[in-house]
Amino acid sequence: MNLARLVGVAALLALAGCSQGTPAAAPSAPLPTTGTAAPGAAVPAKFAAGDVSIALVRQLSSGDYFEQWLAGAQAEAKALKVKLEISSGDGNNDKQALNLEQAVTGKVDAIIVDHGFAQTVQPTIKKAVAAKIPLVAFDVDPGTTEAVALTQDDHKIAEQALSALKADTGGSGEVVYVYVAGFAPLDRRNETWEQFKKDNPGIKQVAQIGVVNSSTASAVADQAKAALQAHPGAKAIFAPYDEFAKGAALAVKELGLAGKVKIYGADVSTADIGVMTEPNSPWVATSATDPANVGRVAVRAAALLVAGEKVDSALTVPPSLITQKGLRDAGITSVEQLTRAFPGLVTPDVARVPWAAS
Ligand code: SR1
Repeated sequence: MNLARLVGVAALLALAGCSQGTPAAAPSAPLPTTGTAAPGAAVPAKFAAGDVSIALVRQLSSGDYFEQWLAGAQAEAKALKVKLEISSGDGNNDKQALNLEQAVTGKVDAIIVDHGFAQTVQPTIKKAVAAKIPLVAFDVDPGTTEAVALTQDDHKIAEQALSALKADTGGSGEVVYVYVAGFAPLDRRNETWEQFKKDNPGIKQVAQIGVVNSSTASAVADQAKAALQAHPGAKAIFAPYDEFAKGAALAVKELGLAGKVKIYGADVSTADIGVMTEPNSPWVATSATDPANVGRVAVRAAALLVAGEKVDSALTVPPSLITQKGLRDAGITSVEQLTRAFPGLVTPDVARVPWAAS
């Protein structure tokens, strides 16, 4: 596909894209949140010498979203000549807390905390702040404005997916909801879902399912099958995390309910695009950022703090609504094609590093 067609596709997806023939929401505009130095500024000596270490302390690392996010963070670290020291709790909050303690006592220049439960990471984040270690918290409330909180505008993610659900259902019908409490992005998306139900009394949540572990999609598939069998009238599943949506899609397919039950999700990956665009796929819309771009933003924000640059205490990466119809019409099969078609998914102005090439 040539670039002109892809740019045309962006307009199609943003302005005329639809899940079932209804206009999709346009992507939100990113806000510039840059360092203070002028463009083309000299590379700080510590960076030029390759002498900057940033600890990346993750709660989760399996699944498309987290793999793409890490690839973006690593690419940005390489570009900025930063050593990224990566640890993962593998879903174990105590292990993540221990990794964070070790990062604080180690000799790193900054820390990025990627997900986590507030109660397990906030006490150690406080220690990092007291020790004057710059800290960026992605998708977890750091509990202090002295750390930078990075999010993806989760309310908007839920709003965009639910706007597609409402358009397709006419605002009424039985819905299965996938949610696990305690993960900050899911909790924020849940706030929007709760409000959506109040605003749309015709929407009836008939079941709530959800699990987050190292095989989330298959666990959710089993739960979704049981929920759909118990509620044969359900016509939609709101599954605002791609592992949830993939599991829900598997359940709908295995029960032979494609065409009857549609899925409204969050996040995107090349594998997700494959699931969304396969024949008879029930996954008709997803609201997403480019996870690799978000990983890049996290590293840029931490690098700016190391360089003594000012960074807003809250950074937000806006999502875009991506529909099955838009993907199929444009023949998009990968995230790489998607980001070319949807330039708003890349946000160079969020935590722009003035000494970097772009
Ligand atoms: C278990 S939390 C999963 C979410 O984290 C990121 O915010 C992704 O968007 C994903 O949906």
